[in-house]
Amino acid sequence: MAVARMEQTMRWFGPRDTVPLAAIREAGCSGVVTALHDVPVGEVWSLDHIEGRKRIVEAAGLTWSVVESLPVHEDIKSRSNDWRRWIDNYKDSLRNLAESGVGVVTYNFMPVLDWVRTDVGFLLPDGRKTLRFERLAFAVFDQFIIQRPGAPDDYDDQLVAAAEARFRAMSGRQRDTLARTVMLGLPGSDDAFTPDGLLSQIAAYRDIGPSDLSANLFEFIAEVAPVAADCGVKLAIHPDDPPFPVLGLPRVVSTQADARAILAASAIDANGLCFCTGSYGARPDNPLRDMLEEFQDRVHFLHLRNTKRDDAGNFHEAGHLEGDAPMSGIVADVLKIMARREQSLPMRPDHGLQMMDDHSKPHYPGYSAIGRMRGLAELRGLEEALVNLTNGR
Ligand code: DNO
Repeated sequence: MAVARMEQTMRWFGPRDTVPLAAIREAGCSGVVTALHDVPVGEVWSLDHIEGRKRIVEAAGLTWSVVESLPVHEDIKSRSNDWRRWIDNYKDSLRNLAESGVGVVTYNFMPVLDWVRTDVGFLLPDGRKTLRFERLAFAVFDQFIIQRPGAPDDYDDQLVAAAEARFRAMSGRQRDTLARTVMLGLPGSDDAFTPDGLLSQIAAYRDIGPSDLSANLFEFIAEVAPVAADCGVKLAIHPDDPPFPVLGLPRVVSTQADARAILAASAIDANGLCFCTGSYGARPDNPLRDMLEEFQDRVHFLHLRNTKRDDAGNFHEAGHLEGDAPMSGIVADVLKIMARREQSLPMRPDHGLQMMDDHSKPHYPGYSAIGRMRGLAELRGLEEALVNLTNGR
């Protein structure tokens, strides 16, 4: 059998995305990763709505390869209120997606927030701009901007003092920018959080520790994975980003041990991973290539991007071939996994850096056209070279 290549995709946020499907196709993708961002979290994705979206994608010569995300309602994560109803709805959405032939569904289990950064325009020496997470800035937001009760207990004295000094030195505009950055809405949505809304959602997790959240996740998986398996859908859980607790909220999809426990919670193949090298790679104790080796049968989707960490626990998103993740080895491992499984795995370059025209065009943070195209091109070149070398060419 010819060596399988990764299925190249990019995320598309739907008809309102400023990056059109035509650009995604010109960049070299055969598929898109998208979601019905207009459906409120928890509601069933109807067959009609899914089919309508699929037609738009296919009319552009692309396929809808992966759903990202079918979001999990907060009540499921906190096992409160209407959580049973939301689980039933989730199953219905999975069945409808299966009927339309969309076979991979990504989700996450981060309480309240999805991914978080403190700067979405961090300037690199060569002029590109990127996304960054800085612990100190985050502590400023937590303690002095939203003033979360109990926040100072989560930081050591030195960080508390440094955060206070930083906050005092910041202008009103800098404080606003930081607040807006951390409270950006969920990907694909324009609805940002408000400080009060955020604090009240956080309060719902007051009595939920990591082991409770894990139990809720395992119960969710036990409910939905068999349905997914029955209708031929693969679930791919996305890791926490950043992969550690924030705002006093537990996070349970951050480490190799977490991923192992999730896969063990239900041994069926439909219960799998979205292997995000950027999110897992933001922790120095996540050995990415070992993890790929260990979880190789259960990886259903790949987010290939890179992060550069520093000793203080901060990181920024680096170019796809630049940061701490050993991207050549990772792509080589993926090629071996695909050859062994006799299957092509969908991949997206995930985020891109802002460069060239990106600087002046509106886009969701991380999702500009040119930066992602550069990332995709680099990954594609890497893959092509590795395949050709294997074939002795
Ligand atoms: C950020 C993304 C995440 C991801 C979700 C998956 O750009 O990688 O928002 O889509 O966490 O559920």
